[in-house]
Amino acid sequence: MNGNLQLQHFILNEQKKFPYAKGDFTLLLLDIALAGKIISREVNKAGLVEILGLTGKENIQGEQVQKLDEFSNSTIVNILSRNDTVGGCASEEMADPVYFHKHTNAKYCVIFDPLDGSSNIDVNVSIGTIFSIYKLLNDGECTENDFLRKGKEQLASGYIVYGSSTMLVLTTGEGVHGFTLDPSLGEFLLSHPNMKFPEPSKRYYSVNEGNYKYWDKGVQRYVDHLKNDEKPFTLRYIGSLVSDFHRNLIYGGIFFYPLDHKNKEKPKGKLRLMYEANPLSLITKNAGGLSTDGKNEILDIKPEELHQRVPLYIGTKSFVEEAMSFINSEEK
Ligand code: AHM
Ligand code: MG
Repeated sequence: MNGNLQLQHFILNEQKKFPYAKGDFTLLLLDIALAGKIISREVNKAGLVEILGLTGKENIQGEQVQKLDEFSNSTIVNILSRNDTVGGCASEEMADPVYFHKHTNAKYCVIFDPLDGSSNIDVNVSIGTIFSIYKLLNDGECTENDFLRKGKEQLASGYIVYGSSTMLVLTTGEGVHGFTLDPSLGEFLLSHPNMKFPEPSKRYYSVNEGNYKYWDKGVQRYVDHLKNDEKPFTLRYIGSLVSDFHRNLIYGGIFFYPLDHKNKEKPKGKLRLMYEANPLSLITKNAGGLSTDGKNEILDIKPEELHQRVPLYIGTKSFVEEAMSFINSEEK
């Protein structure tokens, strides 16, 4: 395990790149890692809690059993609220941001999806937490404008995948690094330094193909091509973005959730720009991959609202480029 470098040692070294950070950036990332450990513990005993909770939605201590996504959200908000360098946070689970007005030393705000992969939460399939960190526009005050920023302004982003092991994957601007939680130590240890989308690589595609009839012709033609190519791609779809993304980062592949016409008046993508697409796109960029909404690079999109949805094509650069050549071709 690469000399068992612990997350805190790694981040302390990384922090030297940020002239304004005096230990607080390290503490913030460690706070997020702590939330990840707490959520990981809860995810791992979820089945048991469910059994204990069946009798009256109370656990053995007589406490209310919270749903895992609510638990994850409140865990992260509580931990951030104790960190006086955080001015506020926004979550996929909350309609509006939470502002920590007492934090007059605030420098950062955090945007997160506390537990992504909602359809897999109750069935013991890998799920994850996704996060972005931005530097506040003005130290000491956090407003909605701090959140409504392009993805390329992110200072750092990452995800924690709760799988057969728990892993934290992080970028602080350069390079992407993976840390595996050693449950016996309760520590994240560097296990995957300098992660890159491999090229050449496996030819995986990840998409909910059940939506085929709702897609534009170009997307349908692209998926037909993936299956009918001389060397067809292999379909791998878990239905948890973090897990599908993580597999493709390690083996190579493309994940996409296109715009669809399920709602005829309002065709749209499903995934959220701020909570899902942006953080994974920063990782993708720093791992040599590419992400777009079909027209523009995700990191260049100026958000209009916090819960904005986007079509998403993300993964190995050459695969995403090929997808764009089909989607944007003239043929209707
Ligand atoms: P969620 O934020 O409610 O969990 O929704 C996002 C999830 C992603 O993890 C996953 O890629 C996608 O929704 C799956 O959607 P579908 O079930 O339509 O295939
Ligand atoms: Mg989500």
